[in-house]
Amino acid sequence: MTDASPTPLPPPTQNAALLAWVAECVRLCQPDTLHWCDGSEDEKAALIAGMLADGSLHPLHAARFPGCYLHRSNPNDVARVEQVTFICSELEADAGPTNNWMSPADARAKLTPLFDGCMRGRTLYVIPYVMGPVGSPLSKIGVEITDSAYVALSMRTMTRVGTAALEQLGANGEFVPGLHSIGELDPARRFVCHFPDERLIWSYGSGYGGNALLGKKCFALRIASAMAQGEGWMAEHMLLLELTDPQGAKTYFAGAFPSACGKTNLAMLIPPPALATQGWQVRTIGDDIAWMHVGTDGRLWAINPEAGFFGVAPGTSHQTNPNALATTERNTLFTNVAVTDDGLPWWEGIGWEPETNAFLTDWKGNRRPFSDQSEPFAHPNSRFTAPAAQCPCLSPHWEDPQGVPISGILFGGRRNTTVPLVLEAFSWQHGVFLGATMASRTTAAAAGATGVLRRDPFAMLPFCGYHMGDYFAHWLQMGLRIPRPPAVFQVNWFRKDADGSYLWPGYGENLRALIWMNERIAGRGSAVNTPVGLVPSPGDLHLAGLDVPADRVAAALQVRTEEWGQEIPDIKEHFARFGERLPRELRGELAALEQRLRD
Ligand code: GTP
Ligand code: SPV
Ligand code: MN
Repeated sequence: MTDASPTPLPPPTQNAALLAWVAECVRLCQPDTLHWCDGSEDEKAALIAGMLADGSLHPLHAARFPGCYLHRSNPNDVARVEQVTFICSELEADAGPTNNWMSPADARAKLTPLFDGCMRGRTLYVIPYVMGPVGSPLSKIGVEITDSAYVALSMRTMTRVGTAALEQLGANGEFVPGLHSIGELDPARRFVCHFPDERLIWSYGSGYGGNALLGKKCFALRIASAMAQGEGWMAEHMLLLELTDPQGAKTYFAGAFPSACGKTNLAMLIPPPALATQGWQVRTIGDDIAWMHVGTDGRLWAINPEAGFFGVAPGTSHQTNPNALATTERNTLFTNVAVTDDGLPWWEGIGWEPETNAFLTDWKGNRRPFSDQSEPFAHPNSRFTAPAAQCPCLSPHWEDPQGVPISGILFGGRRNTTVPLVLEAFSWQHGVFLGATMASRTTAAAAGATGVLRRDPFAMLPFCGYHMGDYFAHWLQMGLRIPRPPAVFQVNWFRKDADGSYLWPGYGENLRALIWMNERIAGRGSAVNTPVGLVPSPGDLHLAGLDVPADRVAAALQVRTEEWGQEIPDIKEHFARFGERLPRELRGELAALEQRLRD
C-alpha cells in the first residue's frame, strides 16, 4: 500500500497525464513517501492509526460515538481565507472586481519556491476522486495531491475516492489536478490559487476545510463555475431538497445561502408536528453545492457533487437539526469542537449543558471548568465531516445519475431588516436581479469580521471563478436556455424586531415558507403584488400549529417601502463595480424597482 521510494510499486493507473503530473509534483515537493489512495477500509484504518499516533486525532467516546474522532486545527487556521484566495486568469479583467487576481506566471513564481521541497520528511498522498455519483454523465474527476493525512481522511467522506475514480478516469480521461501542502501553516505563507484556463488548483499553507479539501470550493465551485460558463451549465453554492406533499407528490428545490446561513439546516428540515401529521416531508439531496444542467425535458436538473457534509457544529441541536446530530453519531470527524472529560463532543447551542463543576477541553486544547465562560469552548466555525449516507432524511434519489428536476430556486441570507420571510420573483430575470443583489451578514466561515452586512451575489461572492458580471450574464442566458425554468424566491429567516429578537422561529417552521412556494409553483397559492415581488399575506401561509403571535408573522412578511428605498443607493454602488460587464437587463430591473417604489 505505502510505496517507499526509490523502488515504487507500479502506479494504479495508465493515465499518462495523471502520471506526468504526479511525477512533476513529486520532483517539486520531494516527499519521503508516495501513497496512491485506493479508498479501502485498510487504508482508512492506517490513516487513523497514524494520526492517533502523531496526536492530530483524538478518540471520542467509543460506545456513544463509534468511529468518531476530534481534530484540532492550528488556531491561526480555522476558516476560509478570502484575502489570500486568488483567481489566476490570464487577464486581470477576467477575474473581475470581486476576486483577488494574480497572473498565472506570478502565481507560479510565488508558490513554486513554497512547494519546493515542502514534503521532505512527509508522505505525498495522491487522492483520485469523483465529484458526483460514480458513473453519472454529470460527474467529474479530480485528483488532489496533499501532505495532510487529515485531508486524505476527510476527502474519503466528502467525495468518492480511490479505485472507483481511477476506473472512471480511465487511460485517457480528463481530471482537475489540485496540489496542496499544509506547508508551515504560516498565515504569511498561505495562498489558495485557481488557474481557470488550465483548470488547476494550487493551495499552500492551510489545513482547513475549504482551503484544503480541494474538491469542494476550489473545484466544485471556482473551477467548475468557470467550466459551466463555457459549457452552458451551472455550478452553485446551493442546498438541494425534496419536498413531499400529503398526496405524495415530490418537488425539488435548490437554495443559495451564504456560508453558515442555513443550507444544511434547511436541507435536513423536520416538519413541525401539525404538518408532519398531514404528510409533509423533507428529504435531503445535498447541503452545500449543486451542479445543474438543462435536461432533455426542458427542466433544470441538479446533482449534489459531494458525498458528505462538512457542516457547522455550533447551533446544531435536537431542537434545531436532529437529522444532523443523527448523521454525526458515527464515522464522523469533528474539527475544533470542545470535548468533555468523557469524550463527548460539545459546542455552543448543542442543546445540553455539562454539570457546572464539569471540565471541558476547548477547541484550542485547553481544559477549563465549564463555569469559565470567558470565551467559547467550540470555535464558532467548528465543523463535522460526516458521510451523507448516514443522514436519516437522505432522499433515495440523492445519487440518481441524471439528478433531480428543480422547480424552485431560493436565495436567502442574514438580514435583520427589509427582506421579508419569503417573496416570489416576477420572472426569471427579476429572480436574477434578486440573486445579484442579495446581501447577508458575514459569519465565522471565513476569516475576518463577522456580522458585517455585505452584498454576496448568489452566495457566490467567495466562490465565483470568473468575472461576476459575466456570471450574472450567464444566469440570464441560462433563463433563455431552460424552456421550463424554476420559479425564483427570496427568503429571510433572520429578520429581527426592534429588540433584536428573531421575528420568525426558523428551522422546521421554515417548511411553511416552502409550502407556500410549492403552492405558487403549482399555480395555486395567492400572493400580494408588492414593489419588490409577490409576497404572501399571513392568510396565504399554512400556519396550523404555529406558536407565534399574528403580529409577529405579519411583521416578518411586511414589505416596507422606506427600507427598500434605502437599498437603492447601495445596489447602485454594488452594480457600479461591474462597469461595462453589468448586463443591461439588471440595470433595467433596478430602474423598474425604483419606479415601482415611487408608485
Ligand atoms: P456552510 O456549510 O458554511 O455553507 O453553511 P450552511 O449554509 O449550510 O449553514 P448551516 O445550515 O450550517 O447554518 C449555520 C448556522 O445558522 C447554524 O448555527 C444554524 O443553527 C443557524 N441557522 C440555520 N437555520 C436557521 C434558521 O432558520 N433560523 C435561525 N435563527 N438560525 C438558523
Ligand atoms: C463554507 O464556508 O461555505 C463552507 C465551509 O461550506 S468550507 O468548506 O470551508 O468552504
Ligand atoms: Mn458552503
